[in-house]
Amino acid sequence: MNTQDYIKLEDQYGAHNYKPLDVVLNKGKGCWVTDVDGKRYLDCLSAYSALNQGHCHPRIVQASIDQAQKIGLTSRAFRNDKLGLFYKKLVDLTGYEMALPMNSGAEAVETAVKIARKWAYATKGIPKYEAEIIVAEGNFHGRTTTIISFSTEQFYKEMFGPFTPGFTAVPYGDIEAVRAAINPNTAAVMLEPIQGENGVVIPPDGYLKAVAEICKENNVLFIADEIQTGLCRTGKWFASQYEDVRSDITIIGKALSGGMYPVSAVLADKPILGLFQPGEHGSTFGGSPMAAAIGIAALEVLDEENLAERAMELGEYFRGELRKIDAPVVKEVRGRGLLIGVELHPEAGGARRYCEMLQEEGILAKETHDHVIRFAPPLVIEKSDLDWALGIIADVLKR
Ligand code: IF1
Repeated sequence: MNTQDYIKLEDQYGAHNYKPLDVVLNKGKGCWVTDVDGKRYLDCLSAYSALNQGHCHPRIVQASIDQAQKIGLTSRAFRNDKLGLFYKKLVDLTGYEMALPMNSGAEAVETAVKIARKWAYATKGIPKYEAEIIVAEGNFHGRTTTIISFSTEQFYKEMFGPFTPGFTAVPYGDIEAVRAAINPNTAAVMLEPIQGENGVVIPPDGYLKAVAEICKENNVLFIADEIQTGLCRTGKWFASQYEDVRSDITIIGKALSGGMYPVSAVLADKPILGLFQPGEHGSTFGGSPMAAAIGIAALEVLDEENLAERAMELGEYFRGELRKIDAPVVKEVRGRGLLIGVELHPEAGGARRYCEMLQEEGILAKETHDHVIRFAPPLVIEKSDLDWALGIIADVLKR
């Protein structure tokens, strides 16, 4: 079978909820992937930051194999010998008192919404079912019916109502808008520290800190969705740390498994996460021995290979070099660590075209919104690979 055969097969039998680039991958190692025709590409997407540790990191692969040969799934009806160790690793590395494991990012967001609501009724004393959660315009938190209910992107929700009530959206980056939206029924404010899907949007300096303070003053929980920004991607364990913010609830996913399995988690202290009673929440696969063993290995790699520092250093270098490219189509280069957006002027005719040209030259990147090329390579990338990519990016942007 060749590339076209694989594409035809997918298109014939699969739902068409994606329109991927026409590249069919079958191998990955570090920051390099190979397609079915044997062509090599530098991966500058990292599965939307799920591959911070790189493709098929040997330690994570080994942990997967070892665990698969022992026991894969127990369900949470019984205990397993890996979950406690996974909790301990999470708590030691993040400084939260407790963790709750789920699978996808969206499930972890749903979990955070549920626990924030329970906290609102059980602890804060908001009248039952009147709790409100403030979110930001331009947010992306996942695809479930509740989560799309508070999306402000019509395309993600238009045909999928009725919607879950209890959410208010305010402009991202506007401190006073958050203050004005808070009322006695406000349970939480939930934000992405950098809006990834919205085009790598970095809020104004001081925004996260101010929002966290407003939350504290008003007895409102601050929830950080660090699913894309967390786990070293932006040069720190969490992007909230750029403003010394420790959110009341932190949501992580993606790189928590290094891409080998879906693993997500909600992190918080006991007065919040301790509110769940047995039976109130759960998941068949969440916290399985597979998930826990892989999660432990993924966290060890991030920690022991100092991937936060690496992302910080290489990110600064990469952004600096990107800014030196003298191409009239480029409007702005922005980002933190190795989460980088190159915004093009509208006259450039859209970022997708440039991503297709990059693909031709052996670099896989994905546009976000119409005019932003996102560069988010695995954090294990070598400087020499970045230099190779920079030459091609410069060439493509100047076309
Ligand atoms: C897709 C975007 C990225 C996320 C944040 C929760 C989730 C995500 C901040 C949900 C997921 C993904 C999902 C993926 C595309 C992608 C994405 F372009 F859509 F926005 F990364 F930039 N919070 N983001 O970024 O996590 O349930 O998917 O595990 O194809 O939908 P999930």
